[in-house]
Amino acid sequence: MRILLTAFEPFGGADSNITQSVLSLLPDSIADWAIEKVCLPVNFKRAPIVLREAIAAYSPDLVIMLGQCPTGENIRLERFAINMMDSTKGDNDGYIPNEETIYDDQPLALQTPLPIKELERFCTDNVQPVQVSNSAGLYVCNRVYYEALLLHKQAIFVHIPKDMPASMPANTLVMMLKEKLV
Ligand code: PCA
Repeated sequence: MRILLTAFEPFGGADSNITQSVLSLLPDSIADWAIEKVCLPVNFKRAPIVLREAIAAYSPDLVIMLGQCPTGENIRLERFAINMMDSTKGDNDGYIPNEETIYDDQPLALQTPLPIKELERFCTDNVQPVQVSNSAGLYVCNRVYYEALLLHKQAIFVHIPKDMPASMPANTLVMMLKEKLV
């Protein structure tokens, strides 16, 4: 069985993205599940293409996506991806979408089928506080989450506050995977 685990490159002029540090701390396998790691560009057009190629190349059983969020104290498990792109700041190529629908023929929102409330409880009780979130925003993270849920279904997006020590989300992800997902 295979897991595709994605992170993002830095964006907004920063020189790092916590998700890359978390990715580097995670093992290449858990139990008998192999983990394939891919770093996505912060680019509305290219990120979904890179994700699609990774899914086609690797045929994962599970897709776990990591994104950095600027605020908040806790790791957030995203319930929905929304069929819209909107931003006041450009992506890494300077593209600024204005309430753009991603796919005209697809639903307004897609929901992860993974048991996120159970995951929230398990992590909070056993590792660190984790919370379910109902919006991943309308920036690039939401864009690729929509693509993942459309293409693959067994996908979850995890938003990580940028100032958290990377070892904390890395430990939480390992525990969550070992005990609940693989
Ligand atoms: N966070 C941004 C995009 C890349 C990342 O790590 C977001 O929340 O959309």
